Amino acid sequence: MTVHDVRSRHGDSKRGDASDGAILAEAVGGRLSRIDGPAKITGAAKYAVEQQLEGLSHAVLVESTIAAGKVRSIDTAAAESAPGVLLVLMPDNALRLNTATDWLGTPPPDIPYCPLARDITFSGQHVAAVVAESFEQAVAAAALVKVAYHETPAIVDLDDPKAGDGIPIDTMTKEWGDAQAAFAAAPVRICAAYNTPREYQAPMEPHGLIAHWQGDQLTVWEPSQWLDGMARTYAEWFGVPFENVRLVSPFIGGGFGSKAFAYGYGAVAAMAAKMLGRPVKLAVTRPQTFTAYGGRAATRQTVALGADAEGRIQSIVHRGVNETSVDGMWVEPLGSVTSIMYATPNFSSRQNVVRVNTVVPGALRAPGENPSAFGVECAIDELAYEVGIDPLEIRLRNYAEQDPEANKPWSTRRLREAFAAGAEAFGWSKRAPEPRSMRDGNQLIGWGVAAGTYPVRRAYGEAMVRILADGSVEVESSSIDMGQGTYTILAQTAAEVVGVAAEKVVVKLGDSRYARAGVTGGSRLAGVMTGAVHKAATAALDELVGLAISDPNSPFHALQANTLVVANGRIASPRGDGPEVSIAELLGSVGRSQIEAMGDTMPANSTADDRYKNYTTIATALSHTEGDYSRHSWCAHFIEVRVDEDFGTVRVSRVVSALDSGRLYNPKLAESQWKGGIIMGIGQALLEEGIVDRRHGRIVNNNLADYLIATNADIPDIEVISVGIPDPHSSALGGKGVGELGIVGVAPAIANAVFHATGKRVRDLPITLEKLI
Ligand code: MCN
Ligand code: MOS
Repeated sequence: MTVHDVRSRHGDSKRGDASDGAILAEAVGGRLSRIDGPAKITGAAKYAVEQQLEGLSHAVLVESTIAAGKVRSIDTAAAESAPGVLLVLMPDNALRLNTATDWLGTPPPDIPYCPLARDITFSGQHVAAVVAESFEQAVAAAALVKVAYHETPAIVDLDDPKAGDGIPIDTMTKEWGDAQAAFAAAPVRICAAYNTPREYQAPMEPHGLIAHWQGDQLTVWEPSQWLDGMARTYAEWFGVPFENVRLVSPFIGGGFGSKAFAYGYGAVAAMAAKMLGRPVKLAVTRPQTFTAYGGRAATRQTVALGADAEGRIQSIVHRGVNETSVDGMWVEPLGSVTSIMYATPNFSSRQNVVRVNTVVPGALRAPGENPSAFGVECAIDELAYEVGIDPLEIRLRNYAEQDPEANKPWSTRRLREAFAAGAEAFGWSKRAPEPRSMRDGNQLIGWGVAAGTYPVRRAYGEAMVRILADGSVEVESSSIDMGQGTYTILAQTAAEVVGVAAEKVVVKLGDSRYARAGVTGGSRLAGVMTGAVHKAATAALDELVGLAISDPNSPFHALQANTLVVANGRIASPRGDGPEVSIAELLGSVGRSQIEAMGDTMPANSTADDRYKNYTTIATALSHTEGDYSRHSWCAHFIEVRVDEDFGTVRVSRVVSALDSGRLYNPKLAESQWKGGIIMGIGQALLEEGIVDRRHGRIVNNNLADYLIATNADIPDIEVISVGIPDPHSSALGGKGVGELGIVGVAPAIANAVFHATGKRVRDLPITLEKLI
């Protein structure tokens, strides 16, 4: 097995669990274990910066130590004469690059791009870089670079008095009815403010790359959620054709939204490689993962709910703010769940962004939906107590039978079923309604519920499927697997369609020379790529069966059989009365070394230009409300917390979640994805927070010792229940998104459980002990 080749192995894993029922682990819907698992566990999987290249040199970044101001001078004399130093890069000697198109496909301004800053807008910005023969030499020399600044006052964060109200984002405004008047007239009203802090993706594999020029051809080994998009960015920066850039990313140690784009340090490494005529490695350090790209923006929301005495919502008034950087724009859509979760005749949501001195924030698992759900799902809990009805009952009473914003029916919405299944498995009916009414010794017990949702994003993907002479099947795509299970579900799809065992399928991903794919973001890849592979594999099988029938050398030719069955790698007539041969034997007898077919999910009349746009931007992706339906995944989380009465420490002791992601391609992997999201949600609720040093505008806990994420000890048994049914409006095979759904609604369910345990409403994440004492 070469490093790119991932196939399933013999052994128990291919059979999945005993609970498979009738579905073979190997087919779509089976519980096949991750086929890339052994390579990752044994170390056979090579990550980007582990590539060994002849003449490799090492780049280390020099970062700004101020949050706002200008670089006055950079003294590089000592660094340049340090042992092993090959190059000290600064704005003055940097190559002139072009500004690249953004991910939306916006034409870029015709101004040069420099990844090294003279104007400083945040602490940790790249100002210079040192390239040396060895990593240690580069680190030592980088410490000798002396940067002098002219410092100006920084806007530290959203709480900074200088921050102001920010810029209204009109595209986020949603209004129907008269929300203000209906709120004012409502018999029951609640209004509260909910905050989420800066949060970070913290993938196990930090970012980094190796850039290597051969003439005007650039190869980049870099973990990537979007090979084609990043290849386009590199190509545009350096003014070379798109085809000249090859991105390689077969294995990725997690991304969570942070690995979809080429960032400034990538430009630095590729520039240095070009200037030196040598491959350059730049490994982003763990602290730099807090500043080289952005995590989730800090957010503030107010949610006002007006209801009748029975808790039926009459009006929702929602206002949100998120921070963005001084020179970049990030909008975290805070009204995305608020506008669709509950039926309401009157609605108003608006959003501003505030510029602060930070790196531009980015996507972190369910950007928008995640903080949005924290607001509305806590608010409806508050309303439940205000009117004195059960928090689950109030959700059912306000159930949205169709999308209240788009005014379209749901494609499928199994949220009622999720509430029912989750409540049953959790034992919700045994809940004592009063806060502080359930305890175990000095532990206060709280039970909370919250719902979550994530839209179904539909986009484009291509796959090449080959049936090879030995009867094995090869699948190729420039899509990626960062842990979600892409390798595995694509092997299952091809195996099912062609009629071979999954272990006969080799899946090759993560190379931009393969058939193209759009971004792996917004939980879209599985639906897109199973569709593309299904199509390509069907075309390859059709050709195989066609050959069997029409080729004079085929054993089936004389029979004039017009139907043949391919199963377990063998071809036979369905009646079982004719010849039976293996795929390999058939290919041998008709003299073919392979059959290959491409499949894609693009409209039939797509042009080459459409294809380029579809895979290098998100401009052409379909809205989840396009056409007759509104498409979303749904979930309900039931969570038990135990709060130590004396110390205020919160432990999550039980989680039962019921989720609707439509048809599951692989329940074992979908469950694992949901649990991963829930675990991240527990971390978000109780632990995660980027702490800003107000004097220097710096993130102080920029490492995994101080930036706390959930560990095994923080996580109880988690039960996940699938309540989905196939949704033909969402994807070719009936699945909806899985990857981000699980995290949405976890933090509010925990906050609601903490209120039930303690009687204290914490509206400011994370819920740390000092907020409870
Ligand atoms: N799946 C399924 N049935 C479905 C849909 C999905 O069985 N109907 C399973 C498959 O195993 C599939 C996986 O769930 O590989 C995720 O599918 P999907 O929801 O389409 O999400 P993507 O493949 O587009 O993955 C991206 C998504 C996002 S946007 C983030 S953020 C995230 C996530 O996946 N980052 C992750 N899950 C992650 N998991 C890991 N281990 N690491 C990350 O960085
Ligand atoms: Mo996910 S945050 O859309 O990569």
